Amino acid sequence: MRSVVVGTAGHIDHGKSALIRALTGTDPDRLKEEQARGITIDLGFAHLAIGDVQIGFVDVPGHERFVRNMLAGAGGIDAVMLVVAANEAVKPQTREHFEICRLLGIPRGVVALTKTDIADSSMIESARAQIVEMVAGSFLQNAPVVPVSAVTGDGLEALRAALVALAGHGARLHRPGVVRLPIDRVFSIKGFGTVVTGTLVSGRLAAGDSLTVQPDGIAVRVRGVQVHGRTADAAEAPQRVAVNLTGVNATQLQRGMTLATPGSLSATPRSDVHLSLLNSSRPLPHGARVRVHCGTMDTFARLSVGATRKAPHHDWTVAYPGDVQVEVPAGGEAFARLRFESPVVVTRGDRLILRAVSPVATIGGARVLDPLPASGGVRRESMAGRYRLLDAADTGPIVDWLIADASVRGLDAASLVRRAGLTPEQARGELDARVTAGRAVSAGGRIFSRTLVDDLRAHAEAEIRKFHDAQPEEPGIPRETLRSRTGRRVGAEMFDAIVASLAAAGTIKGVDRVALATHTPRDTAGAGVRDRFESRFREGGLTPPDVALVASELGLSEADAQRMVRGLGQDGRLLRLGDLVFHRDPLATLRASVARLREGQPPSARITLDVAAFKTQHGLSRKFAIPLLEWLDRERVTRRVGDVRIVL
Ligand SMILES: Nc1nc2c(ncn2[C@@H]2O[C@H](COP(=O)(O)OP(=O)(O)OP(=O)(O)O)[C@@H](O)[C@H]2O)c(=O)[nH]1
Ligand SMILES: [Mg+2]
Repeated sequence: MRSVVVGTAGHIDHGKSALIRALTGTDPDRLKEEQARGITIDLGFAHLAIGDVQIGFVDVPGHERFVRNMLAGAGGIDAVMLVVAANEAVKPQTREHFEICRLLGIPRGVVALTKTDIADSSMIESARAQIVEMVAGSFLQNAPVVPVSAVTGDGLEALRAALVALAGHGARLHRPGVVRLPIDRVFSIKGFGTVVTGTLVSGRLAAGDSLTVQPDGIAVRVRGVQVHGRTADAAEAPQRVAVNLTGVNATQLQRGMTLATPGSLSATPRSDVHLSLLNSSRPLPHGARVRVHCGTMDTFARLSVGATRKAPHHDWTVAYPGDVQVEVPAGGEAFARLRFESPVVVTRGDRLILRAVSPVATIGGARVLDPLPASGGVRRESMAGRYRLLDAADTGPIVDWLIADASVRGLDAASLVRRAGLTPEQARGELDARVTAGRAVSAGGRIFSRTLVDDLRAHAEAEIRKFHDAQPEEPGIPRETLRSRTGRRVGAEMFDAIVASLAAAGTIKGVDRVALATHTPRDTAGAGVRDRFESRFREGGLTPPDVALVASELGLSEADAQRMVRGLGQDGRLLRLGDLVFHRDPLATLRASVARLREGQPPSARITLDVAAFKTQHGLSRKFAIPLLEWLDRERVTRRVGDVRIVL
């Protein structure tokens, strides 16, 4: 089966809806008000099956006041049927709708030169000439122009054949693996619940799928799918579909929202774009407020102009900060940032339509280059290069740039799907290829640029060296200190990966304290002082000397002595208990001797130790006895119960 979604386009009253009715038997004007007034106000839908071809029609209003609705319909179509009444030829909305289709990047279409029953051959030829002139050089340049009448049925066969030829090219916005359905209608049906309809522009939708509704991020489940009024197992882009959803109330949804694969599209407050203005537009100044249409939604945005050029293929002129006079010339182009007044759901490559706020008119279009740029200024020379890179069709350099841009945050495949407009498969492929080639590093499920990781490694190594220079007696830099000095925004996984790779390369050693492999703590006070310092505490046993006393004996400054205590403490040789410093050897002996009190006793025996007994037994004053007993408690050798201690 081949399918295509065709949208009508053309001036009011030129016979768009009449042609849809003549082709399909369905009146697309479903609203009472439309039937009463004889005009189309909102989108209408119909379908036609010819052989193995399924054509879904989106009929749009021609009235200039309803261009907003026209845009909601045109956003998702794959081909256009431009309808021109032979007796009136090209009129303002013929032109506007044609320009909109061109700016949306719609690749193909047919022109229906209708109402031939009330036009003579010279009128028909004149209308044809105007059409040929308008579409020259555009996507419709070689499109068939089919004379037809909805009243007599003349030419309908030829029109059907031309429409069939539009099918089978796939959906314009299709990205395999990514479901995308801009919602155009929402209603609830008794016994079914919430139903949304729209043009499935990408992916495959089936009952049971878990999706999100953007920009609100509402988690929903597909309960059922209908295609052209019939229940289907699945729908595949491009198709008009109705989707029965659970997990959401119809009142939470509205036209403009998008049903999508979770994580596949950005709901974004700003995007960087390549903007093109129509020749008919007035120049658009920096800071202008414009109306932006995207899919079935629209909002307002402020424009920041980064660079401009007079026309395609001219040179870019970068706008510098302070240059408030800059404007995009009529028929010109710009690299620009749009700051949306409400979040827009887009990915790279999406087309937006821009309309002036007043007087309301289509002024141009924009192609999304980066749906989610970091906030900040757009008028820097570096930005111009970035825009140019993003503007190129080649994804390779863009992926490289996004990895570099992600910096210490790293990039994952899901963000690449959202930001680069890739399919999930392409995104994983791009990242894996870079890791395999050694151009990127994977840590904690994210990808980092090789250059960044090399820089961070070198930086960490330099920090360790700096620490050794400043504190040569220390065995190494505490891991947390190193982490904070490696870079404020470096995450735990990234830091661990850096340390691990330095260790694997044999450059560093240590876990809690990290040192260069070549480092040995230096005895700053002279050879042997450190040993003598340690010996004094070992010899002091359970009644060690004051640090100040040992310092003066050995001719050390107070600060040097404290540093030595710290260094030996980190090695586990000395232990601070309150104000006192003990050596680990006498403490180990004490621990063993207390534990021995249990020896030869039944397990149920309660063996106690009081302060007085402890003091006499070890010949200690209170000054030493109390901190030692508290240490034994902490070490779970004893437990204090009231005034006595129980040997555990
Ligand atoms: N004689 C003649 N009249 C036609 C033909 N097609 C449409 N009409 C008439 O033209 C008028 C407008 O037709 P519609 O189909 O509603 O036009 P439309 O383009 O859908 O109009 P909007 O949706 O409001 O933009 C109606 O009165 C139709 O009966 C045709 O082929 N021949
Ligand atoms: Mg109509």
